[in-house]
Amino acid sequence: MKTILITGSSGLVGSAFQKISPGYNYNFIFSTSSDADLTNYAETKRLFEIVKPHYVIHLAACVGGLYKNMNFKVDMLEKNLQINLNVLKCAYEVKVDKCVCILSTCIFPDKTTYPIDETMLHDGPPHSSNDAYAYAKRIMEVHCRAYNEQYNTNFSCIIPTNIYGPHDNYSLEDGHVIPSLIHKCYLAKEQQIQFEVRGSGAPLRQFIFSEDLAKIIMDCLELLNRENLIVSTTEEYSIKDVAFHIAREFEYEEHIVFKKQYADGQFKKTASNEKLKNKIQDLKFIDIQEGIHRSVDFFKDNFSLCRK
Ligand code: NAP
Ligand code: GFB
Repeated sequence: MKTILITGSSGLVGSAFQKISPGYNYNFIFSTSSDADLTNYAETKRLFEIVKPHYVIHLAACVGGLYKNMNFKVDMLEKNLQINLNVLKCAYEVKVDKCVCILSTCIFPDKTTYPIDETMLHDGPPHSSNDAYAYAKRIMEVHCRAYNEQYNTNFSCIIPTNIYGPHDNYSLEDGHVIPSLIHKCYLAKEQQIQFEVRGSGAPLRQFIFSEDLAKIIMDCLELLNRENLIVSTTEEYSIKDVAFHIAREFEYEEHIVFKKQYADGQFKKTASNEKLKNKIQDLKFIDIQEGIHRSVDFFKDNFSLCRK
């Protein structure tokens, strides 16, 4: 049985891998920063030498929503460069059969044609709001190709759109839009105050439920061969749509207000999933309302323990 090392396994996507793993015939090793601080080469190398993985699914990263990306660019750049450099170097040194890294649709050029596809990654600068994170991820993509060309490794990149689900980071300041607004709506209802949504509500996003992403990555794992693959739903929702989906879970739709003084970030990053559809024909995605319902339930059931 092949061993798969999952880095970043305590997070949103890592928790989804933990949930679905019994359905797949691999020996999963779930690592977190308590097993190895991946910004430290020696700790990373020790983890890889102990685990000796056949495959690596590299999730670990310094992650956050729009406002964390705007306010902590040095952390987003340095930590992600360090983590990614160590993981790829160790994956090569212990001779893994395959490494799958995770990029993001937010790292594509801001000025672009739509839909975005895998060939467009370096065709221009990313949006200024998250350029530090974006360049760290783009360097990882260049690094994967360099290893593949020089050492004939099999390193690939999965490029998900915005991800959400249970075990997310529900922080009001650092979280992504869905978990942050779940937390905010919960507090607004409890305190009977307005449910404040930042920005105009106009920007458009594609959202993928964490367990759908994990299943898709597992289903295409054996097929991936030194390539980049966008993993996205087809539907696009405005932030306003999403705010209403969230408020509906709290029966609080009449109390939404939009605070236009806050940044909107990228207006859209519409990505194509045509290449994915050619690999996996019967793609199924959970409905956004059901996905938000599960994320709300997790937040309510784990209010004292969850990241917020
Ligand atoms: P997350 O919930 O923040 O989880 C990140 C994980 O990385 C955590 O388990 C954390 O472990 C680990 N980590 C951070 N620094 C580390 C370090 N120095 N050493 C070891 N582990 C470290 O993030 P996520 O949303 O699951 O993201 C997973 C991947 O998807 C990331 O590569 C992210 O860039 C990418 N992505 C996310 C989204 C999104 O909307 N969430 C969208 C596109 C792409 P500890 O808690 O133990 O520190
Ligand atoms: O998920 P999010 O923070 O990141 O979404 P991005 C930001 C959008 O949601 C903006 C609106 O249009 C915000 O104005 N929004 C409204 C809020 N209220 C809130 C709120 O309370 N919190 C947040 N966070 N947004 C990220 C990148 O871009 O995409 C990251 O910065 C990452 O690097 C992620 O890759 C997937 O989709 O704008």
